Amino acid sequence: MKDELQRLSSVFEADIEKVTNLNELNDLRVNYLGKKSKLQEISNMMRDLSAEEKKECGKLMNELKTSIESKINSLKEELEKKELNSKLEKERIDVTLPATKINVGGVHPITKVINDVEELFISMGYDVLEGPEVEKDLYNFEMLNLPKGHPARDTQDSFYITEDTLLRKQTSPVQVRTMLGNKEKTPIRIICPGKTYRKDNDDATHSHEFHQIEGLVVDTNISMADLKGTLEIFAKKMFGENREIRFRPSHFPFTEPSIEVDVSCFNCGGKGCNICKGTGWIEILGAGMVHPNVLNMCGYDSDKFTGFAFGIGPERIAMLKYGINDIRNFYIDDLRFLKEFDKVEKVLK
Ligand code: 2NL
Repeated sequence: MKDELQRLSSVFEADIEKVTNLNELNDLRVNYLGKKSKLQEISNMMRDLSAEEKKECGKLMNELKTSIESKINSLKEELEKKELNSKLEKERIDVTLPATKINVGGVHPITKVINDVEELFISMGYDVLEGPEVEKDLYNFEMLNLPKGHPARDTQDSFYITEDTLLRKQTSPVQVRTMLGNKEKTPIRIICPGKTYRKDNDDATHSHEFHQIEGLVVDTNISMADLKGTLEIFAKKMFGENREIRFRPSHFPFTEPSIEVDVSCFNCGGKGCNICKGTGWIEILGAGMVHPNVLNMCGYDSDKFTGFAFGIGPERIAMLKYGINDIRNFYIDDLRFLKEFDKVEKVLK
């Protein structure tokens, strides 16, 4: 039996030499220490031995068992370490490799202007509201003091959907809806940005689709001075701190009085240059005091309430500010044009 143990020991030494991975090592463990192992077989045979022999063999067997266990355990540790290392080696990432380029889009110049204007007016306590692009002529015309038969309602100038619905020509229907919807007739301070449409033959300065940001303030004791102060802040924010504005009389059916607003030229500072065509002033928007008819039709008593309104054309602002000379550039989606505005943050002084 001693010989058996001796032989088993040397066969084990030879077998463990051949083990190259954890799976094989596990097989080896089952073979040598499991229930049906050689060692178990020898241990079973020991039952027939004398007490003296049993003691001697038992000791040798335990020694062999402990030695096999410890050899298997230390090889296990070694193999585990090796497998982990090879896994780490395989999964290594070269952080110095150039990254895959991700194309990041930019903000469209019109969106940029709208965002800037929204930010400014939000900072002055205005709400930003949007509304439908397909409108009732009731909201687009009638309520804005443009009764049936008014020349501005000429069907040649608008995209009619049905007899009384059309693609809106301004965003003012949003303001009309807001005034009508405000049942408590509390003061209003809003700007309404969005797409607008008119039948135009597109050229460098005309587009059948364009944008508008209209503003409306309705409260008691609102005066032209409030309008001027507000638009001055707007002009300085968009065209530079040193700008001044001036009002010229104009006419819109929905405001009385109506004005055109000019900003002192951001290129020459007012001396006169090719951008302001020698006048020192550039027209930037139209505005006025809300016509009493509009207030009354929208449920605000014009004896009690006054208000101002203005309409900004983001295309015009962007063309002036970024020196764009053809409005069609905004709509033809030429990436070479749009790319120019990827990171544009133009500061005018
Ligand atoms: C322009 C400039 C303007 C308004 C828009 C407006 C809206 C309401 C009441 C009164 Cl609800 N006015 N909007 C006022 C003045 C000018 O836009 O050049 N428009 C043709």
